[in-house]
Amino acid sequence: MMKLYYGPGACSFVPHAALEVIKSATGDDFETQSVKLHKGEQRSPEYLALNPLGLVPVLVEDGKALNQIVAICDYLDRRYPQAGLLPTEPWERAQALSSFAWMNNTVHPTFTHVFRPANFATGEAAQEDVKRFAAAKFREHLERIQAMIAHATPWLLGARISFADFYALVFLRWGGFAGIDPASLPAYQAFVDRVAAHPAVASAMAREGIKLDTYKPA
Ligand SMILES: N[C@@H](CCC(=O)N[C@@H](CS)C(=O)NCC(=O)O)C(=O)O
Repeated sequence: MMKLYYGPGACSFVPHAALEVIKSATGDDFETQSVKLHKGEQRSPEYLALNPLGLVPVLVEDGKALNQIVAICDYLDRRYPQAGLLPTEPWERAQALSSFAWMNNTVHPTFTHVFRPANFATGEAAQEDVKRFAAAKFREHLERIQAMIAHATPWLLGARISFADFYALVFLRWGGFAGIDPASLPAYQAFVDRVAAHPAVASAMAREGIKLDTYKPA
């Protein structure tokens, strides 16, 4: 049985929700292990043996470990094509991966600058500047996702709920931590409410113990 190591509310939610979609489509169950990032569990010797990068997610199957969201999700799609997580027509699949890759290689690291400014600058003033600059950039990215949502059919990658929809949910939640009021992105907020109501997504959120209400007005 596959096992996913995830951090509650972290980017690992993307493969986590995908595993729930696979379970409902095929009946194949999976195991999970919560990794408490705020406690530094990702830097324990046992975890570093699975992923020397000290990051979630990690997918383990037959004693072998795989890291990187895009690689894990590509593997899940190829192993369970019947779950319909990515289009099969080559051009459509490439377009879907293009959106997904942008989320992973641009939007996600922008938030990492908000969350962990100490990884990108030394000194308090410089770190505050990194954080402020990255939070403004992150908002621009959320606006771009809101524009993508206007063309969703009805999900971001097409007819089936998939990786980009799960990432969109994660980013709007993170936006709340960066001081971005989801009500200021109404179409995005309505879309994420719809994603969260999907039974597979609701199961993954319940297991992680997360809700959408991360924004607290100052
Ligand atoms: N490029 C990696 C990024 C993974 C990543 O940034 N994981 C974060 C959580 S969203 C993490 O584990 N952070 C722990 C830390 O920074 O110590 C992927 O796609 O899997």
